[in-house]
Amino acid sequence: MKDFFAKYKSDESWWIREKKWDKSMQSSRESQFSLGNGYIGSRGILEEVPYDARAGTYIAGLYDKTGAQIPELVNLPNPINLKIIANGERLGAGTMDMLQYERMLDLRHGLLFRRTIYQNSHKKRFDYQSLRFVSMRDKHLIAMQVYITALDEGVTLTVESLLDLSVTNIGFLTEGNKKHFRIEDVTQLDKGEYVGVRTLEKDILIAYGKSLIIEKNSSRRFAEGVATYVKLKKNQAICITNIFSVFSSKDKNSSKTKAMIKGFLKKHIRLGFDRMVKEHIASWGKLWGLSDIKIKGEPDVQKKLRFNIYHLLICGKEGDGESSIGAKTLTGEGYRGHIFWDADIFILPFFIYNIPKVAKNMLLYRYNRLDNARKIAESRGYNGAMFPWESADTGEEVTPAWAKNYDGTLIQIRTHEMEHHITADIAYGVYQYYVATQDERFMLSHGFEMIFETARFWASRVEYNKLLDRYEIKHVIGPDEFHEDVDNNAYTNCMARFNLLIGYGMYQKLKRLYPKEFTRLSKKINLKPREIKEWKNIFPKIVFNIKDNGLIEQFDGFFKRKKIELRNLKKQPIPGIPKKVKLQDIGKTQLVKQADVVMLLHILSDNFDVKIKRKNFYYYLKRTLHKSSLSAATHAALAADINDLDTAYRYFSIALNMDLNLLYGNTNDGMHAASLGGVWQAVISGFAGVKVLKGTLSIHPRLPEVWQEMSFCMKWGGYNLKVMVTGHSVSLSFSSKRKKDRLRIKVYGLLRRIETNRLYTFSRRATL
Ligand code: IFM
Repeated sequence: MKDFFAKYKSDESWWIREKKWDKSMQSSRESQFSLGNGYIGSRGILEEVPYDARAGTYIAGLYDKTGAQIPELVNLPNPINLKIIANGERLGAGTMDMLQYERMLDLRHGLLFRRTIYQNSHKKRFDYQSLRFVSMRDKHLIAMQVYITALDEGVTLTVESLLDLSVTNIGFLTEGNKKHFRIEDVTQLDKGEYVGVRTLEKDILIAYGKSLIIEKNSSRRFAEGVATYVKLKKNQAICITNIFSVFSSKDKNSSKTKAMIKGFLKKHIRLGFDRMVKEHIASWGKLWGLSDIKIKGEPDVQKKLRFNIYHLLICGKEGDGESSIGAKTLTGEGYRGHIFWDADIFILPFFIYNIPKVAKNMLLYRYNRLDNARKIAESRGYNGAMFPWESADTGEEVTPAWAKNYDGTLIQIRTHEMEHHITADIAYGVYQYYVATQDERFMLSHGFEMIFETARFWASRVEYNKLLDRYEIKHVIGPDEFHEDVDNNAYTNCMARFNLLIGYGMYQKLKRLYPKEFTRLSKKINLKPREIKEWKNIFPKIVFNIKDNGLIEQFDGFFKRKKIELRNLKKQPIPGIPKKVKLQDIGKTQLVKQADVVMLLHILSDNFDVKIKRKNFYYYLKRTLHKSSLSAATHAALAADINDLDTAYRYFSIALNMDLNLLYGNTNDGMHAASLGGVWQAVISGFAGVKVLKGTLSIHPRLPEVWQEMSFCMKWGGYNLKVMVTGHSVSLSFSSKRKKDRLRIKVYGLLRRIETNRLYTFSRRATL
């Protein structure tokens, strides 16, 4: 049987395949096979939509709430909804037998393929082949094509493709299903249909255009009305092409939507499916050119790594900060689509070094909500800006009051009251972006202000202990959320210190280099030199509990909590909660939910020597349950940093397989965004040893033995640096039109100067 879509497929090494339809995997597969382009996310349901499929169509930044509930990413009408009836029987999983089945996500081309041989109750077979994509070329376009061939006898087909307006959000906890939109307008167009819906709370218009084209032999017609009837002879194929456009009134230039949609459909009908696919593939080609990591030695790891990167690429969006990336990207409704520190600490670095415009958009998202962060600070009695723990569209605090604990019981959530490190995490993100991109314009228009306002917050958040002449930060939750309401959490304190330190440094810089801007900004936010003096006073005196033996105490009194050490970690790297520990008592023990001190040593790497990193890594590893998906990749990165490659590889594998092998059991709610970014960090910052040490880019690879070679590009100071590492060498090159351009890079600990348009290879032996 002919493969109608063969010409669009890349080589097999880029394919994620599902070879059997397994109902129990349905909703997890829908997350894994999601398509997207940063603007739209579309879950990978079967086009025939089994009755219990979890269709999901989301627009980045489009949230709504009903009544007093918490805003959530709206699940919009589902365009992927094809109903094919063959001689009275419906094609679909559960309605016909599947004699053959394959679904394939082509990571390189961003295409989702399906091939199924259906058999009806009279043992008559139908070949079903489909291809669909969410265009990377045109953010408002979704398209799909389906070929159906009657294999055994002639048949009459009924083809229906209706926008499914019955879609709801699944609703967490006890809330139940929720519908967030009402239908406003359904209009038949010349060659398609227009459907407009509006969200209930904010009255945001989401406008769809849809064209359905049916081709048989050389005849072609546009479907009108609900159903189209087609007669097929034996071995004859019908081709169904669906073109959708999706716009919202939140988009720029969004007036006259209906006319715009008409024009959009017309243009794409004229363009044709083939051109649309090819343009989409070309756009994906550019993205991979910026972000691919090539690994020689482990094809399976290579593919899985690309799967993780693919999922980062489909949620990244350039723009003016209307949206950022939620904890489950645009692939599901977990955490209601809210934005956490996952975005600024875990995901942002991938975009900083690959597609800085997306990173900028993520930072602008925070900047645009600075006023609300100021209000939050004020309402709590602090100065400056305090960012919410969970954020949606407005930047107000949207953390729910309740959530499910690991045993299914409901627990009260206190993160929004106490998990304050997010404010420093955001400042850290701004600073990382600046160091890597040298984007002074961004800093002048947004970045300095963010850093100053967050530093200001910490200056008011710390408490001076006169007796001990030190500053303390009390009543917090660190990244380890098992321990609530603790004092002087090492991660929080160090990040606060970092925030104040860069606040101080950036203030001096702005004053020196941009006096005009300095005056403008100082006036705008009423920043006084005495405040800066105060910051300088505070940061060296913020408590940091480190013992003589180098052990960092996670918070005051942590060492006095009940000691429990986990065993058998090589065999069971993600241990279960020990039986003797009751869930409600876990905070009384030294058991840690996720990387906390380890997180600190990873992200402020150049502040700690390797001895301290080792000491703390092994100490906390024995106490960490990795109950959060953020933990494994961080452990991998730090383990590689301290040259424990076995442990690094073990935790890297967990993060790498997290969603592909459903290791955390909740991939059905969407992909684990932080882990996707963490995987990238484990590879680049961990194995390739790429770090920024006191402002200088440094490369000191420690590759797993089985990896013979790894190559990638990264953006640094506006240049595109090409890096190739092996077990014993680092090769570097970059090109620039200006022949005299040079870069200073530390390789294996030695400072090197490299010139443009030349290839340098530094060998490990020569420099050790
Ligand atoms: O941000 C995380 C947090 O650190 C642990 N719980 C889940 C959140 C969202 O991923």
